[in-house]
Amino acid sequence: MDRGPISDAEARVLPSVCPLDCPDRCSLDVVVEGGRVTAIGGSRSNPLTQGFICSKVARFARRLYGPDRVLTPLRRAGAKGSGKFVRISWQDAADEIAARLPALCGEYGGECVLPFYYGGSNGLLTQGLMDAFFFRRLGSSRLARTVCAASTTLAGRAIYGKMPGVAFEDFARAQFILIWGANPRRSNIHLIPYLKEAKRRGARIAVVDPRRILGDELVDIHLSVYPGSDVAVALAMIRHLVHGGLAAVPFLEQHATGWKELFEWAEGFTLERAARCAGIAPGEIGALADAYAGSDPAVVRCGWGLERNRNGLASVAAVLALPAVAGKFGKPGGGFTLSNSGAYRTDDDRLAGTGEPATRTLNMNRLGSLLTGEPDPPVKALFIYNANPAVTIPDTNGVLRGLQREDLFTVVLEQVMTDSARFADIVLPATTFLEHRELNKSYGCYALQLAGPVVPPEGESKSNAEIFQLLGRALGWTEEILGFDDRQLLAHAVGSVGASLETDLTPAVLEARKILHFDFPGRQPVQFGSAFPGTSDRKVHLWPDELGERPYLFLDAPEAPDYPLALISPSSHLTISSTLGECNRQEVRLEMHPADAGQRGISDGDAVRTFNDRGELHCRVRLEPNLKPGVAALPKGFWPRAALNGASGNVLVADSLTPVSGGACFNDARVQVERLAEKGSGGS
Ligand SMILES: Nc1nc2c(c(=O)[nH]1)N[C@H]1C(S)=C(S)[C@@H](COP(=O)(O)OP(=O)(O)OC[C@H]3O[C@@H](n4cnc5c(=O)[nH]c(N)nc54)[C@H](O)[C@@H]3O)O[C@H]1N2
Ligand SMILES: Nc1nc2c(c(=O)[nH]1)N[C@H]1C(S)=C(S)[C@@H](COP(=O)(O)OP(=O)(O)OC[C@H]3O[C@@H](n4cnc5c(=O)[nH]c(N)nc54)[C@H](O)[C@@H]3O)O[C@H]1N2
Ligand SMILES: [Mo]
Repeated sequence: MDRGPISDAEARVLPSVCPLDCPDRCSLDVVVEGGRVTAIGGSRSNPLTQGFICSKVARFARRLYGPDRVLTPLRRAGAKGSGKFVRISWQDAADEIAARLPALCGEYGGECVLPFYYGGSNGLLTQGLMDAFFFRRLGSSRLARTVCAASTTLAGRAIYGKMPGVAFEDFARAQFILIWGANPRRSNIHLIPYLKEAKRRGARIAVVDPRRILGDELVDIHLSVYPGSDVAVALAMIRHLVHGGLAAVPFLEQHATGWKELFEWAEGFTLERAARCAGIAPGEIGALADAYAGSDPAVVRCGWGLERNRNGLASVAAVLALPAVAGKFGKPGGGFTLSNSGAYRTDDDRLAGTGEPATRTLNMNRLGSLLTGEPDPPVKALFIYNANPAVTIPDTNGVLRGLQREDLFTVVLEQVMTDSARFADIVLPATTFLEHRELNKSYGCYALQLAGPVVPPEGESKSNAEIFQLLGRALGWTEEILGFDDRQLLAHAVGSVGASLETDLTPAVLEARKILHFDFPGRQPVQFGSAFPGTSDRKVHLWPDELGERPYLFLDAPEAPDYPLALISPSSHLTISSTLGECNRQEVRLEMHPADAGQRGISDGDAVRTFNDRGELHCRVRLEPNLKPGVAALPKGFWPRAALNGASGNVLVADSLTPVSGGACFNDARVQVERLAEKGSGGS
């Protein structure tokens, strides 16, 4: 597809690919009329998409042309956070940044600059390419990207060396599906047809989750566990299998290390002890273990919900150990699926490629502390792109205090005026995936997909890559890559992908085919058939050094007698993290079990104050009998304007970290809820 304005008056259907932070990586049909997007639907080029997409991306044009879109570079013209800006030219913006950075780096060293980026775009051209080059060349601090998947990635790498997982399509072949801390109906909708098909073929489905996430027509077994208790439950299952003679010892002897240490450690986790931790009956755990061990093929869908607490790393490790202990590998539809990104094996250094010496690495979950004093040298310049930390990072009040610092030079690259962008000194308008070229890998489906722009950029927006090239040139740098167009950048990025695809990976092949599949014999991987552990000895490491001295350590929740409710904040159908939150005008609701609400004299629709010693959130309540009593829920990523007091959900979350992996502990939040005195009706 050609770059540049596409302005036919006639309606045309153009191909694209959704790059948002979701495992499905849908292929899209975009209807363009008169140079504008008028409809977006799912296409069939990626077989997983099956012609349907989520309602969020179907309405992405509301973001593209919405009132919150940033259309030109802006300079701050009021107090930080006030959202007052004046329009400036790209030249002025680049000149100002190019004047500030050398001065700050001269005084404090390059490490005083912090790039802050995460899930906005999963593409290989808009992240980890020109931005990485820019910050390495500058000698800036590096970012530990731990807000999500820190524990799942570390556990998956340590135990299996990022072995590719069971393809979603192959879930249809399983006789038993164990969904653990994942909510496919919200976060991975293209798995649902395969769950239904498996069910039609007689499979049983089990869910381990503090919430009833799927209907009884799909789910046979539900363990309504207390958040953070998963490591105890999975270890008790392992102990039960060992004691019942159901552990696959011959498989373990041949293909695993560390299993004896694991079995010994699991001895401490009787069904009774685990059941007490999880708030369920001991028999439920034993029955789940028996049902799982007795079915073949059996697959575990391990999600990310179970990692978002102090036990996240140990829990993911224990759940991933199950298929090895029970000997579930070697057949289509048997094994596990977590992230499949390991199949791509991209070479980040080659992508960023300047060979600069390593600089310090700062943990993004502690942004508030990083900005309010901790590090030496201090952070004096912050570049935020592909992220919205004022909403998505723990300890919002700390983050906002940091962003308010007058001596912090903040540049935000954004598509829309987010709560983070409001704190910028300079806002730079970024294009969306419909306006730039992107190369998309995936952490779910097994395909590499190229998408070109389908409409010209709105306003003066530019892609991240173009923006960092522009800033590099403004700094007087002269490297060739700073002049690459998007085709040259694509060629550069392609050189860093070491995936084993069905055909040679070249820019020409990509341009012609748009989608390239992985070359596992028979197309989908079979764990221990055509996909093997990427560990040094090709074995499963069940007691790996990378997970610390006690990989399966269970930690009790911190005592919080004044805050008796556990607050979780999983994916909702309204946003992808906070992306598209600007299109969602509804008030946010706190979900509570009717029993918890009743005890507090709270009825459905009442306005409440949810609080702990870190902050408070005002919103209305929705009664939710599907939640475990003692657990309340907020949707992840709602914009503060959806709350009655303009607070983000993360005002209630501490910036504590999971041991070893440094992950965020969103679901360790503990709160109390009380009715707000009625002061008329707030909000819409
Ligand atoms: N619509 C939509 N889709 C998304 C996203 C989105 O925001 N919206 N986000 C994307 C991103 S960034 C990610 S990382 C993935 C994440 O997607 P998922 O893996 O589904 O993760 P979560 O949505 O965090 O939580 C999943 C489930 O875990 C449960 N849970 C919470 N705490 C615990 C616990 O301690 N133990 C157990 N067993 N369960 C627990 C929650 O009740 C929830 O049902 O989804 C991606 N897809
Ligand atoms: N309470 C609570 N908070 C959570 C979680 C939770 O479970 N509970 N989950 C966490 C998880 S799983 C994740 S992954 C994080 C995600 O947190 P973030 O990484 O902050 O992700 P988003 O909120 O989606 O914000 C991404 C931003 O990038 C912008 N963007 C998209 N594409 C581009 C581009 O090409 N260029 C530029 N410049 N900008 C772009 C979007 O407009 C959007 O504002 O949130 C975490 N926050
Ligand atoms: Mo995430």
